Formats: sequence, structure tokens, C-alpha cells
Amino acid sequence: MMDIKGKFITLEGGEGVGKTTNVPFIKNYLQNLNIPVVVTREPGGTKLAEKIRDLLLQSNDESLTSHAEILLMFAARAQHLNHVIKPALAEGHWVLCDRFTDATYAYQGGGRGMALETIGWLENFVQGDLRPDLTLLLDVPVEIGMTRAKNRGGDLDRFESEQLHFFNKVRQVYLQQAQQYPDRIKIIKADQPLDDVQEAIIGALKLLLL
Ligand code: T5A
Repeated sequence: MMDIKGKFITLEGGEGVGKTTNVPFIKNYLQNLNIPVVVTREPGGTKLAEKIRDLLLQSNDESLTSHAEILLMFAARAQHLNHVIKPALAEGHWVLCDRFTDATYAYQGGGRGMALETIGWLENFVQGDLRPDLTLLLDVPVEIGMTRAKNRGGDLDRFESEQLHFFNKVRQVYLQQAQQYPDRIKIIKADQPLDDVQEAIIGALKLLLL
């Protein structure tokens, strides 16, 4: 069993909640405390896992089944865990990951309706007992997140093209997860000015620094 020395932080939330915006802020905050940080994302984070990301996010003529979708998510995660996350943690780096397995519960479980027990089985199979030390769940009403994501411009990916109903289920499962794991998952109210969001993020990070 690998000796884990660094801390594993994940950022979660629906579309357009501000995860990508806050990644550099968290990285700088930790680096200013002399903590070495590896920033990464899911799906993706390795060469092969980024190829899987393309398969997952692009729309294709051949529809992707929900079984294929979840297996690809965990295939990418297996690569990412073994080639990036676990080695970094073992070296004492902190890992900051934009989305992780809570996204699978929310999107494939909530959005697609896959049984949460099945996801739990895959989680144990691929991750063993590795779980994030802290998950920052940026939460905004779905309509606000979708408007922010659309206003950012560019084409919508395969998930962003889903409807309101899908994203409401995604948000509902995220909030359920937070209720189930209150020590690990901290809800950050993200429909407020960025300065206030970042103050709340620092408050949650300080829990890891005690
Ligand atoms: N997925 C992923 C699964 O289905 N299962 C899984 O297991 C995993 C890991 C990946 C997709 O894959 C799915 C979920 C996703 O659909 P992604 O690359 O993570 O996609 O991208 P998105 O979630 O689509 O992320 P977005 O880029 O849409 O949202 P972010 O990063 O949360 O939002 P961000 O930071 O780009 O901000 C959006 C806009 O809002 C503004 C920003 O400036 C930006 O313009 N903004 C604010 N505006 C006002 N007030 C604030 N406080 C603001 N904060 C940000």
C-alpha cells in the first residue's frame, strides 16, 4: 500500500459554477504557503486520459451508451490515478483536481440515472480506498450556471448540450453527496461575487491546514 503524504483536493459543481476560474486562485494560495501543488482535471490529466476526454465530450454520429460513458470515465480515472495523482501524493505534493468521482455520481448517477451502488462498486474497484481529503462543491442554481457557461462563448460539448432537467438532477445528487459526506465535501455558495466565493474557499482550505 502506497504511503500517501500529500493532500488531495477536488473541485466539483455543475456547468459554469466557476471551477476553472478558481483553480489558479487555489493553486496560488497554497503555493504562497510553500505547499507544492499539482493541478489536474478529469476526465483527462494524462495523454491517454485526455484522448478519452475527447471521446466523452465530443458529439459523434454513433451515440455513446450510458454504460460506455461511465466505463470510459473510470478508464480515464484509472490512468490518471496511477500515472499522476498517486505518484504526486506519494512525493508529498498536494493535488488539486478539477472534477473527480463525485462528478460521476452527479452526472452518470443523477443525470443519466445509473444506480449509485454500481458507481460505488466501480469507485472501489478503480480507487481502492483513495478518496479526496477535501472536496469544494461550488453550488449555484442551475439556470445561473448554464447562463454563465453559455455567455463564455464557444461550442457546447456533449454534456453542456443536455437540458435543464438533467442539470437539476446533477445538482441534486451533488447536494446529496455533500449531505452524506459533510466532513469531506464543503459547499461553497458560488452565486456571489468572486471575492466572496474565494473567501469561502479559503475558509474551507484552512480546515486542511490545521
Ligand atoms: N463529467 C466529468 C462527467 O459526466 N462525469 C465525470 O466523472 C467527470 C469527471 C467535463 C464534463 O464532463 C462531465 C461533466 C462536464 O460536463 P469540464 O471541462 O469540467 O467538463 O467543464 P465544465 O464543467 O463544463 O466546466 P465549465 O468550464 O463549464 O464550468 P466551470 O469551470 O465551473 O466554470 P468557469 O470557471 O469556466 O466559469 C464560467 C463563467 O462564469 C464566470 C467565469 O468568468 C466564466 O465566464 N464566473 C463568474 N461570474 C460571476 N460571478 C462569479 N462568482 C463567477 N465565477 C465564475
